[in-house]
Amino acid sequence: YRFILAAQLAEPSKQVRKIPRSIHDISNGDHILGFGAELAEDHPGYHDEEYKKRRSYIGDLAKLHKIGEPIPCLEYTDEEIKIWGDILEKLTQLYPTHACKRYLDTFQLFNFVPDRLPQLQELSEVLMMRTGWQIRPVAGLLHPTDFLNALAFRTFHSTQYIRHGSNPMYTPEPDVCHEILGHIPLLADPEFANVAQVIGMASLGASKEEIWHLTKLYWYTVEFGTVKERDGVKAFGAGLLSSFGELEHMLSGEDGYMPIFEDLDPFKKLPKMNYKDGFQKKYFLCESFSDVASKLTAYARSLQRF
Ligand code: HBI
Ligand code: FE
Repeated sequence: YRFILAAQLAEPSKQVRKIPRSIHDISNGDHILGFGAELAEDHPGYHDEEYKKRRSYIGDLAKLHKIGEPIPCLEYTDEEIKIWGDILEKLTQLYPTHACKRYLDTFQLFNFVPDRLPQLQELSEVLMMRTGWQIRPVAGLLHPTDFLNALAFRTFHSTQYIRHGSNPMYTPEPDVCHEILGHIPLLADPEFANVAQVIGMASLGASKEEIWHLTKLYWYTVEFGTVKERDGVKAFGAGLLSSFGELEHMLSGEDGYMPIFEDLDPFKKLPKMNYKDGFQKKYFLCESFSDVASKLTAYARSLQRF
């Protein structure tokens, strides 16, 4: 834990909160943002009381979860399983041509099928065996500091509820489909697992401004990263891999906006993130996971975290 100590010593006045020394120091329930508690008016489930009840039931279970305990199994309804199945079937049409090789390899490990929504516990066990990562359930969007800090301890906070059925191909926030199809497969890849952990390590003891920059680095790699392969540009970001529309847009620009691809320089100011209105205008294109990891490590070292 040399890096934690170094972080603790670095510029105490700039620290926004106590630096966690292990995952036990990070709460998964104290700092839920976004739609965690109340759905906003523009959320597809805003007028659906049943949906909101289901959401808070699943969210409350997450808040009760303790590290080390198995993640509670959820009995998903037929309607929920149908949403998952539709998304899985749609996305698997694009993966062979749009997803990076490492994703195609790790995706296979999980044997996803349309008529069964996987349980976080079983996915967490696969990750633990492959890369030592674990999944921790969370009620919604977690404060960026907590979310990023947890990555340093190879812990991925995952939502367990599913998006609203009125628009299965869209969700304004992470849901279990985004986590399972976007994030979880690649966390079973040792090199990708390091990329995610380095961002987390850089976040320990980070100032607000640094957290914001790391949020952007996370966004342009873990969420929307692309990688050069022999037969062209491929997706590795979870925001891409869990969105049929954005995967198509990335390669074809058929919606009229051909995206721009650029090299990632973690030391440079990064563009504004596009959360809501449409797709990304710019993607960062990496040579390989080990190349991203070393660039991010250089940046993290410059912050003197480790
Ligand atoms: N919380 N549950 C959850 N899932 C995310 O993907 C997530 C988050 N909180 C913050 C966050 N992502 C990003 O905005 C970055 O700060 C990492
Ligand atoms: Fe995500």
